Amino acid sequence: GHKSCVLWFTGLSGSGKSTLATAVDHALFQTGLRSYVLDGDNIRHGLNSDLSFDAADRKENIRRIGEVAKLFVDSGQIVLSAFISPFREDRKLVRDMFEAEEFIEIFLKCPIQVCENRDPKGLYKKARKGEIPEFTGISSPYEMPSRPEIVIETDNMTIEESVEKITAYLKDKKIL
Ligand code: GGZ
Repeated sequence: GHKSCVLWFTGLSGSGKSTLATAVDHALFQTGLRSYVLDGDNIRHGLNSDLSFDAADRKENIRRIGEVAKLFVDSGQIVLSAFISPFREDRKLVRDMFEAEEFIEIFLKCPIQVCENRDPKGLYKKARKGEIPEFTGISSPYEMPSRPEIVIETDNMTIEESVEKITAYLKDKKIL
């Protein structure tokens, strides 16, 4: 039997959070498990469409996502959340909503230069020109996790290798 849990992805814009969360979601589906990805597309554009990117609103963004994640965990699912979640204190608040073994922080470690070169939406370019205020990594801080459960160096690993590392961790912890 599996245990429901939160896979909390954190990292810069362009570090690959949504891509990897979606790939893990598919891998879990193959094993017959119920899981769900929370990301900007379904949260920032819906429930949290009233929130900006200043520190107070990012905090509220992460708090609400934590509450939603809790509902999924209570319903027995594995929830994958893919938000920058740049502030250590905000991630800690969410972590404290769960049992220790239920919250798995996954740090997508990728140099900002690499994220900036990828720039799939042209946001870094705009941020450099000063067109996006408080852009994470440029004009707003990203606080690296000090003790994440899993670190993925997305510039050195394929998506398949990254999925394998995460599912191996879940098997080791008897979640899968
Ligand atoms: C960072 C921003 C900003 C600012 C808009 N700073 O690469 P994306 O586009 O698709 O992902 C980023 C997303 C970040 O939203 P989160 O909810 O994950 O952020 S947080 O956890 O800090 O609340 C980016 C886009 O929104 N975006 N403005 N100023 N990213």
